[in-house]
Amino acid sequence: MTRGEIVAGCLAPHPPHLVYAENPPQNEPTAEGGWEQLRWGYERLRDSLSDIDYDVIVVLSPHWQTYVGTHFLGLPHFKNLSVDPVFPNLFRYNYDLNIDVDLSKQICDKAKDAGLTVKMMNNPDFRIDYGTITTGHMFNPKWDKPMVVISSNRSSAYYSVDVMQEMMMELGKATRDAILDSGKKAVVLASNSLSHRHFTTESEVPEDMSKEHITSHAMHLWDMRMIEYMRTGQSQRIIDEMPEFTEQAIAESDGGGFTWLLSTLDIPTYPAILHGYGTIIGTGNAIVEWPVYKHKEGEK
Ligand code: 2X7
Ligand code: FE2
Repeated sequence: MTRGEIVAGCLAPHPPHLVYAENPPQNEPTAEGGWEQLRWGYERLRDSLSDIDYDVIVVLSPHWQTYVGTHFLGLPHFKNLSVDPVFPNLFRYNYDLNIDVDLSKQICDKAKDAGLTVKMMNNPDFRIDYGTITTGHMFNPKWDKPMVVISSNRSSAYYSVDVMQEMMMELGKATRDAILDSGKKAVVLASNSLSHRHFTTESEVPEDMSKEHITSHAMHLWDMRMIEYMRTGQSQRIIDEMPEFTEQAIAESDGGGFTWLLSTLDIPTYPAILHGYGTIIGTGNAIVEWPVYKHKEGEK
């Protein structure tokens, strides 16, 4: 069998505001636009990958939170209504999602072999979190590719960011090995914001962009520092500074997705492409692509 490959990796944030502002038929609330900088960023990401062939999208969402190990969606099909618990006024999305169960099991088994606690999630009534749905929609609005969906083990909350990083480095390697063994071509997505301190009240018109800005200068500086490392291929520095970044910027990297992503990509030393940056209720969000397809992935 031919070797599988990871064709690209992306930071693909999931604030539900993005789906709300797009007004897709699956979402019940309607908006007058908003957050265009980020939505155009997602357009550029989709354009950038439009000629790249791949079979499956693998995503890790910090809003599917599991305290005992890492879980994987384990049934071929999920269809239901996903409501954001904090923003039910913005996100009530009717999803219809296909899972690549074979690859999910292969990743789960590799992770188990590496000593991680894992579980396949086989409850047909399980409600998919809005992080998975928003990233899934913004990355691939046609929903025409199967997905592997991985939970966020809350080891940073239970132990520390350092423990989280060790576990996510292992999960990233297991994910990568399973994809290479599967013969499939995959895109891997970390669904998370960067700095994550947000406003505590919502403006009367949520999409009123005159109210949108980063919560503080310190958050801005952290986001720019991380983006600069991504744009200049300094992934190891991101890993090294992850504990300070996660704690000081209250970053959503606490969910492990960012570390996992860099590990699946073997800690890339080539520059990532920044497709967009913007704030959503004060949080910092970057849409970033690591164009592995330009770097002969899978030939190692
Ligand atoms: O989940 C989120 C987020 N990460 C950032 C901003 C706003 C809402 O939801
Ligand atoms: Fe989030």
